[in-house]
Amino acid sequence: MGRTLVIGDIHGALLALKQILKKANVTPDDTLIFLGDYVDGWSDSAAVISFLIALKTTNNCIFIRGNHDELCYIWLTEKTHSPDWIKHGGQATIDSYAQLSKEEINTHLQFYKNLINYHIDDYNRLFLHAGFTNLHGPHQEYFSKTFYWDRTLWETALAIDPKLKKTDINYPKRLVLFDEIYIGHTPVTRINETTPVQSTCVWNIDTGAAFKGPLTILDIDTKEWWQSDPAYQLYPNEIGRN
Ligand SMILES: [Mn+2]
Repeated sequence: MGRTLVIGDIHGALLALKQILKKANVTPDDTLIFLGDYVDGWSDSAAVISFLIALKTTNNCIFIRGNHDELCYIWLTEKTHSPDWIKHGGQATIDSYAQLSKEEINTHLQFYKNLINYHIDDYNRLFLHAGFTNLHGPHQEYFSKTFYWDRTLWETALAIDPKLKKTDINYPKRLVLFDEIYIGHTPVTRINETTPVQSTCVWNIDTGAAFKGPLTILDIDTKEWWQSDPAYQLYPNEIGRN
């Protein structure tokens, strides 16, 4: 039986991704769940997508949509982007796509289109990039952008009083629906951590590879994890997202 491994926000750091797959000894028996934000940051942004497309031929992969993946898709299809996107890693993505053929770009468009907003497994574990706000769960979410932009789920999980019980009437409803919730999106480096952070049922796997942190892969059953070198050390001549 293979394992199920979850991978945090890659942001163009293909070298970091290759490192963690090796460190975790990933074999074709393993299922890989990617939490999104494949691009924007380091120079291998387009190369990460090509790598993931190839990886799907050897492994059962679940690819979740991140906000940066949507921004990139909009740029690729509509040729429009905001100045903010350029500042937040978009330039590295634009540069990386200059090296791709039209055919390759078409395969990428298919990849972006097929990304899913969230995944729930057979053990009532939820996987998504950022969060949801509807108290009845993600299937009732009104704005799909919430799945990859929200930060309130994580802030709520972090702010919970440890004395509060799940059965208390003021316990946040969103945090009793699932046994575990795996997210990325808000780097744990913001709270001065560089390893996965668990608060209540929420596990944040974004260890800040876009900035000064490493990339992380975590076995969801054993909770064992492996990390790359800090991604900025793998791309020493780049500024990344700072
Ligand atoms: Mn994100």
